[in-house]
Amino acid sequence: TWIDTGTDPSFFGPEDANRKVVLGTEGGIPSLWIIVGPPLQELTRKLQKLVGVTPRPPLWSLGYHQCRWEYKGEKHLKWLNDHMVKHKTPNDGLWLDIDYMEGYRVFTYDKDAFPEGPEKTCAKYAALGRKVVPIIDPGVKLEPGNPVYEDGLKKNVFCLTPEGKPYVGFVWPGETVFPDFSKPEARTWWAGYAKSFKALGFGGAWVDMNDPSTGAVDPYAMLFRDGTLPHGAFRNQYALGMQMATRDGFQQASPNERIFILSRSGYTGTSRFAAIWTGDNVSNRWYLKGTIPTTLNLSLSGIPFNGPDVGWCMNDTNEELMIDWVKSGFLFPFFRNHSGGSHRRQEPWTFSDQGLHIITWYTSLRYMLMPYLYQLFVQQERDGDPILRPVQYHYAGGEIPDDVFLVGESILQAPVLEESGHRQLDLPAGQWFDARWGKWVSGHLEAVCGPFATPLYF
Ligand code: NBV
Repeated sequence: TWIDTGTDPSFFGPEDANRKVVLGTEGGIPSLWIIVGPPLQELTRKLQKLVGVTPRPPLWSLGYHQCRWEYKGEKHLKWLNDHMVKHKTPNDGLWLDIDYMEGYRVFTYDKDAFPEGPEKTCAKYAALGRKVVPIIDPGVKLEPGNPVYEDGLKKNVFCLTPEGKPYVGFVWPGETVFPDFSKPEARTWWAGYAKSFKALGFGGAWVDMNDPSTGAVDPYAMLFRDGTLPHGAFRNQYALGMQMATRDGFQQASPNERIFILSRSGYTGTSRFAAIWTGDNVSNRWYLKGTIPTTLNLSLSGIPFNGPDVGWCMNDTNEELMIDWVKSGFLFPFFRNHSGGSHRRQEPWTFSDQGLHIITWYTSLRYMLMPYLYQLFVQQERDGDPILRPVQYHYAGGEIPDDVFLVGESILQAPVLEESGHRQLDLPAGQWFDARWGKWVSGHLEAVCGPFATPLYF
């Protein structure tokens, strides 16, 4: 689907610029809903109620999460837990990336990496307050003898090519076929595997590559509904179908639990099934700055539970950057430290003592503010207000830069994003309580910040 709001000269004469919107799709007719406001609050609430609010998540999903494209089983989990205990790092989630699988086959685990089996391992860390969250990719290894592949073939649940054969992509396990999540029976089939997988003791699921990523193979040959729908007709909803099916399976395995699914891609309605993290970012200041408008835009667009990887990804981070990243993102709805295995380690204790202290201090502050954060999720579920809000959401007027934001109505953050460690700020009208110095302030501030204190106002 694409929308042009006045930029393409072939659609717009000079007199039409900014007066017309052109909407199109590659397949099918788009549904168009017009939501009227103002104010911004009302627009956001109406949109959120229309697409569906995010059900109250499990409390642990709001905690600090530790991830790295390297962790694969008991050895890493123990290493993480030992350091977290030693350094008093608050943490609720330990995440396993693709290496925990057996040859990257979905719904398997590497037996050597789990000598006691995942049930025992997950139960052990759950008892210590940490959930183990595995990644789940949609691609199924094409391999005779692979039960998931053979079963899926038999049940006709995979995407087909124009020739009516299973569409074959090339991803982590090599040749891969893809469940057709547009088919209800394929979602039910996937949910069955997700249910058994959850029963191994995992806390939540991290669904990746659901854009869908098919490798260097023409995606347009991937058709849906037994070859009757072109690729464009369902591509954008692929992740949504995967979220629905995975959540369904996890819920079946644990009917009384609040389920948590994290997804890379999403669609209208994702809010009801999964949180979104904003994919592979780069460890530099340009990406750091981008996290705030990205998170705010998602928050206003029906995805209230979202956040970036902190510190990652396609680069080595450094201590100053990591600290600024933590200080700006520690109150984002989703807060996970993730890095690529070939890059500099990013666990809090891999920095200097001072770095570790600052990161732990802000992570602990998140935990202190947890009742407030959780209450925002409750309010979101009831009224449709997002967690992170632009300042304009509550304070009209004035030019407000997009690197200042509100967490709910009562916390305003103006993080330092430049290496210089300096910034100025014009506070919205009224008196604000500077959480750093315990002083009431108003108007224009020359907020000069040292490494220990991010500008935070109540
Ligand atoms: O599973 C490996 C990575 C994962 O660490 C990352 O968070 C995802 O966004 N995954 C993408 C696939 C590899 C992409 C190069």
